[in-house]
Amino acid sequence: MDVLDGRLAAVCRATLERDDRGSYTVPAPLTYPHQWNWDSAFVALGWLEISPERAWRELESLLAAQQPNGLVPHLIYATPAPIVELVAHLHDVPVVRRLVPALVGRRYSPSPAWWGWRRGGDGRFCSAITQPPVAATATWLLFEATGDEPRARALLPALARCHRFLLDERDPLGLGEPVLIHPWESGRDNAPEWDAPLDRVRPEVTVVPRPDRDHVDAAERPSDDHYRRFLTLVRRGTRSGWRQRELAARGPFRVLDPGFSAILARACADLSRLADALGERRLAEVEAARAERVAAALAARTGGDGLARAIDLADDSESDALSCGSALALVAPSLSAASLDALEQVVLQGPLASPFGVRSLDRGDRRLRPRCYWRGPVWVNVGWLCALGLATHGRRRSSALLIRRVVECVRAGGVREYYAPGSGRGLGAHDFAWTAALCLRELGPRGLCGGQLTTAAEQEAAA
Ligand code: 2M8
Repeated sequence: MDVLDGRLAAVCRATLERDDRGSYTVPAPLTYPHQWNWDSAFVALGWLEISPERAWRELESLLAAQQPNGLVPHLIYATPAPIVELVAHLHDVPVVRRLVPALVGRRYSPSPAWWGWRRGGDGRFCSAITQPPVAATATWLLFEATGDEPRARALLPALARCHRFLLDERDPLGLGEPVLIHPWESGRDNAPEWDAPLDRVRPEVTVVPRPDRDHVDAAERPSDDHYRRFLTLVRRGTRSGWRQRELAARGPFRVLDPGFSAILARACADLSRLADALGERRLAEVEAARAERVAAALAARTGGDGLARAIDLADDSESDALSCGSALALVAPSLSAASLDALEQVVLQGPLASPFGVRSLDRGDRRLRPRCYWRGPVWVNVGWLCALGLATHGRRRSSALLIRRVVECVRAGGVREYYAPGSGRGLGAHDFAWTAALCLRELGPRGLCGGQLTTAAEQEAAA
């Protein structure tokens, strides 16, 4: 590692340490002061570079919040246990009700009240929806690096329950892919694919608290109209008791997301490998079958151009948007040669290519807003997942090229939430944990380029 990369690694470490809350890491202290699902999975990979013990704890705390039906919440609120107990029992008392936002919301909206004071397996307040299941892949990578059998074994049942939930309760029609019931579940909240399905959701919420805009320019965040509909879906879900199978079969928002499905397929394949390594043959078979089922369903609806797009299940229409949701198909454990070629082209030279990683939306799309969240900027986690997929499918040079671009955006724009695809300018929240974590991993020997982030040609040019 050269001196500049050494400095960048130190900045990334310091960011993780600043965002550390002991057993979990907040994505960004000011904008996201709680624990998020896929954030924790990425962040665990950064902690691995600092402290394997801390890395395992990140995943353990995430899975401890699992619900009895297997759902791992997308968001788990940071609330000290005594306050949780107080509020859980007295939330109808007016004075507690008034104090609650300050006590448990911590300047984030929606507060736990919106989810009906739902609590996770470990008692913390949490949401009632999920997020892309990266946890099994992170667990496999932790196990591969540390060989810690007891800690890996302890996570197997929760991971398997999570995958079963997604392929059972969330697949009432047997499509082979989980149905997402809220845009937040995709992790790509305001992606244009969700515009049409969200248009059908008549907003019932008129006043939307927006503490997110206290620290980030409004132009870089979702619109109020998006928030009205996001919160309406939450209110309706809570009112109807969050019956997951029912919501997936007949709920107001139902979509298939190729990104989520591909991540799940890979998670099942990784859990199968892990179970196999731990001598759990039966689980290894079950998870391998799940991986095949999801990958096959995704492959079956891949278009002639080799790309899969989002589906709105209300009318079975396919989105016309080409977004990083399609690019994430690269992480699926199996892909046809035609799809692999098409995806490689799209992310490295085509409509999603950027000198700083993978664009969240086709550069030619009429809905493109290069600074606005999931409608244009590049995100480090997406670039990293695509590079991981390319490496898995044997496209090592392309994977290395993409990783160099991803690290370049952190060099150019700082440890931010997302970046302008043309300039690499940092956008959104500061001190963003998954950016720090994945950059730290890629700067080190476990990275997809083995830490060799400069090419021979670049070294010559610099000399
Ligand atoms: C963003 O989503 C949350 C809602 O879950 C928000 O905007 O408040 C998304 O980028 C999501 O992918 C991410 O996990 C979360 C925390 O970083 O923020």
